[in-house]
Amino acid sequence: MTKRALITGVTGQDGAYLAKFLLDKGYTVYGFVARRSSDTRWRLRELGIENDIIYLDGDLADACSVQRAVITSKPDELYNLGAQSFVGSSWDQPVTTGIVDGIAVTHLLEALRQFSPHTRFYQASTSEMFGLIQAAHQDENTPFYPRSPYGVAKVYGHWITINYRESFAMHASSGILFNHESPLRGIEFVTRKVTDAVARIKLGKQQKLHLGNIDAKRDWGFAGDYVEAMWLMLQQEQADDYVIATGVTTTVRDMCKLAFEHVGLHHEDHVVVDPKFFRPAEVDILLGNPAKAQRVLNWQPKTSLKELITMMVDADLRRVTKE
Ligand code: NAP
Ligand code: G4F
Repeated sequence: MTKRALITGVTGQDGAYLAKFLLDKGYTVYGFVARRSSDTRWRLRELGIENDIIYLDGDLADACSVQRAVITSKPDELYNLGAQSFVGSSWDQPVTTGIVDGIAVTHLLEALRQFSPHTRFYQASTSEMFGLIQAAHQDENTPFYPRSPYGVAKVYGHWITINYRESFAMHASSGILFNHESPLRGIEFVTRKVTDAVARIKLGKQQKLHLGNIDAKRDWGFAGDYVEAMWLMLQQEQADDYVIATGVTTTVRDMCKLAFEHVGLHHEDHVVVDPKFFRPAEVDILLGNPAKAQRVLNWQPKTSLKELITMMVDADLRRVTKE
């Protein structure tokens, strides 16, 4: 029998890669999408799957629409990837972020509890929950210390997922994913902001790149590798929580260096540090320990940061050339 998956956030970076991954496995894929006044399906088009998904209209903040989506799709697996996912905006929209990224996880879990208790549930938790890190390498046992309204909301989503698993024996897992990027990354995130700017500078369309804290360090992987880990979590007999990371951390500065070097330029000639992009509270460093995922899921990252940044710069060179 064909398996059915419901993905919230299907129009986002991870949603698009996960939908492609599941379609390739023969799943019927339902996508829960919030109405927007302009087109949000460009990623699904880039992957050639826009017409292969069954779209269900709704909003995570609207419990009725969440229930309807669950009842209509009767999913074997529900992946909750929908979120206000940009940390910077979470200080501008703290309440919306709290509702969509935190409380709304309960909308989904309640809908499953009442209407589809056998559905396996994936929650998109995040390394932002570690925030002011309490251990040099963060793993599933490292205490959380979130540093943004986004991180705080995600801690709620994480714990309510565990709570429903323990209270109602639901198959509910959280993936604590460290930063993952791709050519489909939103332009507001630092890697894509850099690779887009590098393409524009190389093609003579821009001179300078204004960034915030370039001393921040992140454990960056490729989104295409990470969606496989989400799926693997839901194939396990027991639901559980897993850190998904590369185990390598790099400064924003060195990530820029890689991107500029790929097109034969020097980042020092173009990068301007601009206080406008500093955050009210920063997560200085993230470095994940994915040993449990390697051991239990047999998952490991396949793409190095250099390969990832090269892939992103090349995609942006193609896009900017076409403009
Ligand atoms: P993304 O590209 O920003 O995608 C977010 C998705 O959520 C979009 O499809 C967006 O739709 C949808 N969405 C936003 N508000 C919604 C609402 N109220 N109702 C329904 N859908 C809504 O994010 P991503 O990078 O793919 O990340 C996927 C998930 O993983 C997110 O939960 C994120 O917080 C989490 N995460 C990401 C990373 C990472 O490094 N990428 C790491 C850890 C965890 P519109 O485009 O129409 O707004
Ligand atoms: O690319 P970023 O905006 O990603 P951030 O804040 O780490 O969040 C991403 O990863 C999380 C997982 O840890 C996800 F949960 C979350 O949804 C999102 O996908 O910023 C990375 C770092 C930060 O330290 C930021 O201060 O880059 C620094 N940075 C320096 N200049 C900049 C800039 N970030 C952005 N977006 N823009 C800049 O100009």
